[in-house]
Amino acid sequence: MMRQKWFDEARFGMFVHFGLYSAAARHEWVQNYERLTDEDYRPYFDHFDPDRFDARALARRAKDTGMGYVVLTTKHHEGFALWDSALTDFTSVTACGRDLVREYVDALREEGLKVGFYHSVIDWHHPDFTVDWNHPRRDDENAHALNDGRDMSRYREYLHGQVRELLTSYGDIDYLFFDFTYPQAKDGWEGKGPEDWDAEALLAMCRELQPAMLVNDRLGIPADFVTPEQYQPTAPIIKDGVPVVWEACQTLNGSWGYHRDNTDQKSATLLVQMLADSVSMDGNMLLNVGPDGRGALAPRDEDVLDEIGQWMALHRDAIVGAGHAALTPPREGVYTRRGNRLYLHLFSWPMGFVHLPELAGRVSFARLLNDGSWLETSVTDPDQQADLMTPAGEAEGTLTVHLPVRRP
Ligand code: FUL
Repeated sequence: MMRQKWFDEARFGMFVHFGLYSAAARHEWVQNYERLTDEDYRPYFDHFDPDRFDARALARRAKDTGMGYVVLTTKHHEGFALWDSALTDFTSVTACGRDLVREYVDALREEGLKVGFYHSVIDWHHPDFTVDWNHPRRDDENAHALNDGRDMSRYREYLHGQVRELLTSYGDIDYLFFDFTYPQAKDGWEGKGPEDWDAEALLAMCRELQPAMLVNDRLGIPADFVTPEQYQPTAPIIKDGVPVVWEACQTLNGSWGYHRDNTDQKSATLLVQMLADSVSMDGNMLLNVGPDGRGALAPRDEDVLDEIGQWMALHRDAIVGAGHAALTPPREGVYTRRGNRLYLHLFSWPMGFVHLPELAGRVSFARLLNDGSWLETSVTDPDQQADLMTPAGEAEGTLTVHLPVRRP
């Protein structure tokens, strides 16, 4: 089954990290980083009030940014469920009377976007989840003793039950991002491996309930796509001669959950370059936003998304439905390709001309994508290159494209 066809086509998606940590406003791992007890964390639940969480606005925002799908944290490591789970009271419905997953799914469908879920297999809230190297209680005196009476098989049942709820209550789901399985032993703790989640059975259940849904590889067993986090691969990923479907997930500012005081934003220019870079290597980019404690996007995030959206409105054809071109790009940028169109994304500008190796005689015309203006091209006899003032191709077969020195 070609599960990933729409995914390859879309290339660009929105990640949404939202939970109780959004109100803490200092990273989604705050409970862990600050070793908060359940009691310390409880106020974020008791006063959870996402009055500005507007799934329709979020869906429209994703669409206006040129994204084809959205991925929401149904449950992050803190264990708080954003839907009406029958298996726990630790839900958005108990906290504020709203099934946020329902609102989200409905809004995405209305905007014609693909529906993605993120679901954490880690759960610091569940009483049977073992205390381990990343658990907020790991520094307690006798931390190991806290595991007396905990039974991972009960947690496993709960995890599978919650995933079943998500995959049976909201119609067709297009994408599932599990997060995450780590090595079995770490820092003196017996760790969690794929068998702790019964990853095989979990994946089999996904296949049974949602046969067309894409699943990522973070259950620790191979599935449909891999998820480089906060880094860009350097080439298309090939394993045993077969291309691997991949998606780089990236933050706007270093934190996934809303972080009020972290204002170190990536620029729209950089993010667009990262997107083009991903597509040039046959990958996707999942760009994260962390709505604040009231559920709204920070103005600084909206500004960046606006700018990316403006770029996408003009350059969509170079991203959506595009992929790798087996050609050597000039050192100033990357290529993407869509059918018989080759797109050159120049990362440095202005310059009077750019040399494109291997392209002489293979290009019928060149133009700027943003305004359709035609560009002059030339192939200069390599023998004439002694004249250093001539904007000549560097070698035979090189096409020279003449560029306006000022950005139009
Ligand atoms: C990681 C998580 O631990 C982060 O909090 C975040 O959700 C990222 C996408 O995946 O593994």
